[in-house]
Amino acid sequence: MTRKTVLEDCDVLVVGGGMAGTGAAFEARHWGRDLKIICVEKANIDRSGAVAQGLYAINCYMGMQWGENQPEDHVRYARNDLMGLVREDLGYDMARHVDSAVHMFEEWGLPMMRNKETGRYQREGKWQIMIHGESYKPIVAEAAKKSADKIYNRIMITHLLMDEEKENRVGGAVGFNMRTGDYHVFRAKTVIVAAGGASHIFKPRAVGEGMGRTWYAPWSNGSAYALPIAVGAKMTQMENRIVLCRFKDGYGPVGAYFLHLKTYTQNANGENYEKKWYEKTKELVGEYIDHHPTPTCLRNHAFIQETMAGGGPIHMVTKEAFQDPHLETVGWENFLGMTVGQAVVWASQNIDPKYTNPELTTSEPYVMGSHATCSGAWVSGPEDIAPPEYFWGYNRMTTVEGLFGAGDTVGGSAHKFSSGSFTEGRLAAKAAVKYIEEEKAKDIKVSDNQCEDFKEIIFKPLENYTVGRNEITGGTVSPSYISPIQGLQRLQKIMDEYVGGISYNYMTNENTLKRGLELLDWLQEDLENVGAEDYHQLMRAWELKHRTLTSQCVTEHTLFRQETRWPGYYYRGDYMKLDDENWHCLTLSRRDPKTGKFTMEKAPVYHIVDEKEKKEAS
Ligand code: SFD
Ligand code: AMP
Repeated sequence: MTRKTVLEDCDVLVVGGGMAGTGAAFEARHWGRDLKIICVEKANIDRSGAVAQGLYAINCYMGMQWGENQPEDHVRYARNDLMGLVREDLGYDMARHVDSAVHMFEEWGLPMMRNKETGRYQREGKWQIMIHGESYKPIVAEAAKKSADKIYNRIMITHLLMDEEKENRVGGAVGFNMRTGDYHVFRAKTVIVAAGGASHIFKPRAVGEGMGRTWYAPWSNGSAYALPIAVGAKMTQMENRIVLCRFKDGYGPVGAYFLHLKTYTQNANGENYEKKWYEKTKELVGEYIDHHPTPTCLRNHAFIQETMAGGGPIHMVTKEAFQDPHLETVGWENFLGMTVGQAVVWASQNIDPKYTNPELTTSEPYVMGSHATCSGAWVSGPEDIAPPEYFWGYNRMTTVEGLFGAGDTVGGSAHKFSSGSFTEGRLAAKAAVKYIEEEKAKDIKVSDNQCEDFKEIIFKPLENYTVGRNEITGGTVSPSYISPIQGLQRLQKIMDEYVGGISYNYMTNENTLKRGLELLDWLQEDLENVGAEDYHQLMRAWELKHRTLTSQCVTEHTLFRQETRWPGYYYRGDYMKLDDENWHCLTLSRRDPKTGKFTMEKAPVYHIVDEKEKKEAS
């Protein structure tokens, strides 16, 4: 069959039009007035990514105009929450710019809640402000649409193109339109990957009829990691997957409840179980348990221990707060504007939080770079504050030249959330424009051969199906191909059982990880035979391939770090303690694109913020 190829040449290519991608498209235009800027999105940017349903809070806002917080404070907060290990240069850089992004959201029409007494933005917590955010995503999408030369919706990017003149330099990206089946080639001087995090890597709690219900967006499929990993970019902290405390079955977030409604948790006997686990947790992590606020992973840890000890179910005590009609409204609106499914679950299970304390759960793990976790690409920091090991010319550039990242894509910079991801997109775009202006993107060569090879690879699952379907033995079973859903469930089982998922109470060790790697290798082999009956299934096939590559990287990292740094996210049973002496460092991986083998190394953690202050004081 002849297939149409659509070719586009551009200067800045933004892959993914979520929070970071829209920020990147907007800022690229600001600095690059005459540049050709293209944004390519798997869904439709009006309602794509993690913010598709809307949000009820902006979780990262300093409030510098009112002297509420300074970027240094945010660095200390993120460092504390991540048990000491973050890229402080990246966090500081994001924090010093994030307020200006939030101010633009308001200008563009995002309804912000205001504190009636102070006139300031209504605080939910120290870092979080409250919004009527059902339309958050269409609002930022509009800014991107006005900025980019063209937005391509419904195109999934599957591979990055590489320059054939200069080694280790990006040359664009390729993908397909999942509605028309056209093949799309984007030759670009710079590429900003902003393709979101990854859910459905580990087996979710909601299976069978509930499958598709997860906390992080079910369509976040790890392209943000697989694209750079495949071309040999270095990754960092990929073992730092996140587990979240969520309302049971609807995965409704807890932040507004804990912080604004001041609700609290208790075990089935009405006890404060967190206190019970204090001494035992101290044996594992030492003084980190005394830090304030208690790191997210350690709050999970107490929850998991209590449940394993038979103290469940754990409840959120809402009955008190919901007596206040205002807080009751906030409690419901929080979900109606962000996670409608939670309100539906409560309605369907006869749970009115005014009269019944709803149950909580701990989620399956997700791979992300923007929440209380920092998995992602190893990128250059900003020139004014990054130490030499963290700096190679252009802010947010990966170790592949011309390839930038932002949002969930970028590792080391936790607690960015929606606003910080958008901000990081802006920072990456500014640097990408500078890279072009300084003539670093000259004479890139991407041959027709390279593009033709990818064309064959991308559409192969359709071919696999067309040939293999003649052998279907019953239902969907065929000896010659596996379907994307079969492959996904196999991946989730491997990750769940061997890499620390829910079924094993997040426990893993060297032996299980090695077995997991072996099984993942075989899955990779079998994915050569994944079959797609239509273009939608072709997308599923590529989502699965990206999830699998991401999973391999997560597993390699988990094997490398011989300690339990974040109890409550996962446990290395063979190294149950936090080990600052040997592991107060960041982990880096690189997958050799030719052999597929990963190599691992350690990178230093610099505590820039307090070092700077110590120097100034002395
Ligand atoms: O409280 C391809 N988040 C919250 N952030 C907040 O600021 N406040 C909240 O209240 C938040 N809460 C929350 C949040 C997320 C979710 C799902 C819920 C609740 C239910 C977190 C933020 O949403 C998150 O930090 C940012 O959105 C991250 O931004 P970014 O840009 O890194 O990811 P994205 O927005 O998902 O966008 C990714 C885009 O890429 C597309 N894409 N396009 C082309 N080709 C491919 N191969 C692609 N792969 C992916 C996606 O479609 C998407 O548009 S609370 O619970 O934390
Ligand atoms: P969540 O709704 O759990 O995604 O969290 C939203 C925001 O609130 C994030 O910034 C969290 O770090 C923060 N948060 C959630 N629960 C707590 C808590 N118990 N204590 C302090 N911060 C919290």
